[in-house]
Parts: sequence; C-alpha cells; structure tokens
Amino acid sequence: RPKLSGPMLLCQLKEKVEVTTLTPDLQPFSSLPWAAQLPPKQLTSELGPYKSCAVVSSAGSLRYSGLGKEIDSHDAVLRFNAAPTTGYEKDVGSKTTIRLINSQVMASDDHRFLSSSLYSSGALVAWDPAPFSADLTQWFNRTDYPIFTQYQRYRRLHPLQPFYILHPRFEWQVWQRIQDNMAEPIQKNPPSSGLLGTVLMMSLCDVVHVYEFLPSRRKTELCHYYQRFFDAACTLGAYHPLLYEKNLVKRMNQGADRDIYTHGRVTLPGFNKLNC
Ligand code: NCC
Repeated sequence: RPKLSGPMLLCQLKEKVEVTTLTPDLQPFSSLPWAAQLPPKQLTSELGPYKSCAVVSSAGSLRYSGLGKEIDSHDAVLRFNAAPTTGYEKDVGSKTTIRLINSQVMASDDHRFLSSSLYSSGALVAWDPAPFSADLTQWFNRTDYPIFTQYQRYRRLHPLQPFYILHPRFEWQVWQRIQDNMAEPIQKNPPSSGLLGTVLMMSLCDVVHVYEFLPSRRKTELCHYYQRFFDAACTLGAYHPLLYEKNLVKRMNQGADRDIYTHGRVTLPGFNKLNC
C-alpha cells in the first residue's frame, strides 16, 4: 500500500471521520427517561468555530516547559481527564474550554468526578471504549465503565454545564484511519484520548496546536506533568495504539520539526481550512 502524503492523510481524515455526539433521539436512549439530559444538538454545531486552538497532552515533558502563556493565548484550549491547571499554570496555562474525559475517570473513586471542581470549567466531553462496530444498544448494555449512570448523576448536580458523549462510531473511524495507513495490524483498541481530542479540535478550529503529544527535547519517563509516577508506556502506549497515533500525527504536521523539538508543538489545519 502506498504511503499517503501529509495533505492526503488530512483530507482522508476530514472525509472519513465525523465527530458525532449522542442526542436524545437516538435508540436506545430515546426510550429512556433520562434521554432529555443529553444535549439536543451536536457538539460541532454548539461549540466554536474557533480561530486557534491548543490541545494539551498530559505528558510529563510539559513539566518545566514554560508553555503556559503560549497555550492560554489560543481561543480555545482542550485538556484531558484529570489533568489540573492549578499549580502548573506556568507550564500548561489555566484556560480550559473543553475537557475530554474517558469513562474510567468518571467511574473511579480516586478521581472524585462528581465532587471535584477540576471538572467544572468549560464543556465536558466523555467517551468509553465501545466494542468495534457494535451498535449503540450493544454498547449501552456492556460499556467498559458505567459511563451512563455517572453521566446522569453529574448532569443532575451540574445541569447547566455543557456535557457531551461521543458516539462510539467516532473512535472507530479514527482507529480505521490509523490502521489503513500502517503497514502492520495494530491492536483493536480505540485511539487514546489524545488523538480523539486532536481530531475533535480539528473539526472546531481553523488551526490546532498540539503540545507534547510528539515529545520534545524534554522527553521523559515521567508519565504526567502533574504526578510523580514514571512509566515509558505513557508516552509509547500499551492499550492504545499510541505509537501509531503519533506516527500519523507526525506525518500530518504542518509545522517545523524544530517546533516539535523545542516546544513539543505540532501544527494541524482545521478541517474547514482544507481544500480537498
Ligand atoms: O494518561 P492520559 O490518557 O490521561 O493522558 C491524556 C493523553 O495525553 C497523551 N499522553 C499522556 C502522557 C504521556 N506521557 N504522553 C502522552 O502522549 C495521550 O495521548 C493521552 O491520551 C486516555 O487516553 O484517556 C489516557 O487515560 C489514562 C487514565 O485513564 C486517565 O489519566 C485517568 O487516570 C490511561 N491510564 C491508565 O489507564 C492507567 C491512559 O492509558 C490513557
């Protein structure tokens, strides 16, 4: 299979991936009493468009990066899971427009998802690793973590905060883009929140800067910038096809290689700016 160029990969991503969120009209939710808690409109019709966006990975290499001001200068900032800003402003900034969380964060006791103020700024977007090509009903009956019970609880406590759930089709459409552009079979697990959030922002923004997804010269085995825990698998991947995700992003990067080395910064165009 011929290796696609960066512009071709970008166009493929734009054409074959659709950022879809759950709405109350979808089966099996439409027949459930809490369906009305789901946002009636798609995320992409309610958020943005933004001129410039920052996607802040949670990588340990953000520590001592001093990138906070640069990150906050974007019109919108996306962060992941339990990644804090308080105490780390110098390195990661303080603005949070969207927080993408996996269902494990919503369900585990240590993250205090329902009570911690960490989750209360900006819009929330949640996802759960759904079985490949399973329909919504199959997934609903067998989620990886109890995403729906936690969603309902959170909505009751914070009814005014925008809170979306990604359609599982989206995660597998992104997975398929990785697989179709790799020479070898990759593990059949969904992409990491990092890549999902990057594609999400490409559909909302004119330009997207992703920080420390491709590691800079600060590359470290420190897993997260906010925790004293060391594991190279955080950067290289284990469950998620992270190394392949990074390969794909490297090929799509429109910024200079030097920006990766010095700032851990990748530049990607928004889908609306692509002429395919
Ligand atoms: O670690 P995590 O990811 O929350 O990080 C968010 C995204 O940043 C990128 N990253 C992170 C660390 C690192 N050293 N290099 C990186 O490139 C990745 O793209 C990552 O997706 C997830 O994807 O949702 C993940 O979540 C954690 C965990 O569930 C949450 O942090 C909550 O504790 C997963 N860790 C475990 O299950 C132990 C991780 O595998 C994926």
